[in-house]
Amino acid sequence: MRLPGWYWLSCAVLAVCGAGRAYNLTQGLEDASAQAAACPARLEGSGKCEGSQCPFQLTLPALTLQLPPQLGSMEEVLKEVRTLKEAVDSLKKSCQDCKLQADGHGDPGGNAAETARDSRVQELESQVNKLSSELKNAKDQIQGLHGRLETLHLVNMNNIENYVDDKVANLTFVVNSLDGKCSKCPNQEYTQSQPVQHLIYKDCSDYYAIGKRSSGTYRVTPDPRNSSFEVYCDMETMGGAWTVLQTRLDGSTNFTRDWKDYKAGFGNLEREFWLGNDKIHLLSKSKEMILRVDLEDFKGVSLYALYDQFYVANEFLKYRLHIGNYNGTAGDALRFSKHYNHDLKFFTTPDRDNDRYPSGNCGLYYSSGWWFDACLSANLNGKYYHQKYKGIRNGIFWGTWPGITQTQPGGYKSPFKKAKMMIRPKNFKP
Ligand SMILES: [Ca+2]
Repeated sequence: MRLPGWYWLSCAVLAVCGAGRAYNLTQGLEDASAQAAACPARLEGSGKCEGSQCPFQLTLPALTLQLPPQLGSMEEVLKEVRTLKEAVDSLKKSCQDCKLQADGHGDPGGNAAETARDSRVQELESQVNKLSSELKNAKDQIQGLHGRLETLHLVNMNNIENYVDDKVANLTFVVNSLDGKCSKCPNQEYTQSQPVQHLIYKDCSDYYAIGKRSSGTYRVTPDPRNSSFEVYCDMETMGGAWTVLQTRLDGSTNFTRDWKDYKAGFGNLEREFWLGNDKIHLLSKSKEMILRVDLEDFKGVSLYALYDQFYVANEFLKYRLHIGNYNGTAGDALRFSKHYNHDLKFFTTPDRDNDRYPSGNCGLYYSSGWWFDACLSANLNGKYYHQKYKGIRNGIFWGTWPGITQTQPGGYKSPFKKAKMMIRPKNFKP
């Protein structure tokens, strides 16, 4: 390594003046004085000191050294190095702080908050899962209850109704048999031969049973839990005791009606009427009934149809029709064929489509309320025509009537003059 020029210079000056020897001189004043004459630097003892321990004093003349200019920049370089060192130290410290933070020891808040958030999310997820599970359980329970409710409604309600009906019938019998037998009522005559008095007349056959033989309106109570109502009793046709459900004879009553009217009934019991689906349901439920349909055309031909069973369900089941086997002279138009069968069909009105015709409402098309299939082979609630009519066959219709489907000149259709529907208990004996 090559040393700079100013280094050699400084050594030479010290050698000339003998300064390098100053710390080694212990010989005496004489040697020091001799040297002082040749060199401007003087070494001498301190005047106020005694003994051998007195220090020497070295006096040097003013000295000026010429140093190379690069030495001046050394200070700046050193200063710069110090600054850089401070910057490095500062960065190093910052880095250590960063590391501490990253390790989770420097700032406990950061990681703790994150951990809390994760925990909260997990808790919410757990709650959602729990609620979902509970919801599923509730749904299963509701479905189970719904099934049980349906079973209760469809099976047990019928049993309960039959049970109540039986009890009411028994009570009625007991009350009737006790009637007039009260020993604490001296004013009443004890007459064992007195005929049994019905407290409840369920239908026209009960009036027939107590000797009523004239046709007309009577009040019946087919179900004691429901209010009583008036019916027309036919006490003459085929032994009598018939409760009439419907009559057509002169077109005085409009049969193009909505669901509400067919439910409640309409018309005049002495003339033309529909008794009402709720009443028909109660009557057909109170006893096992048979149905008779009487028809008469404008040529004076009268025919009938008998069905050995008749039942109409309640409104909940859309007044579904149930008919038994046919017998009679007018033909089995209610069960005409596989494709035209009114048995087991729901009731349809122009405003309530329960038929089996997918593209429209048979009740609307044929202007009536009836147990339409898709659509009909019989319709006793059709329009009343006083003479032959054209167009849609929306008049009173019985599809098995002799010659009714034969094509007539001009496409005319034959109307009916009279129609009647009535029921009687199956076990009735005139
Ligand atoms: Ca329809």
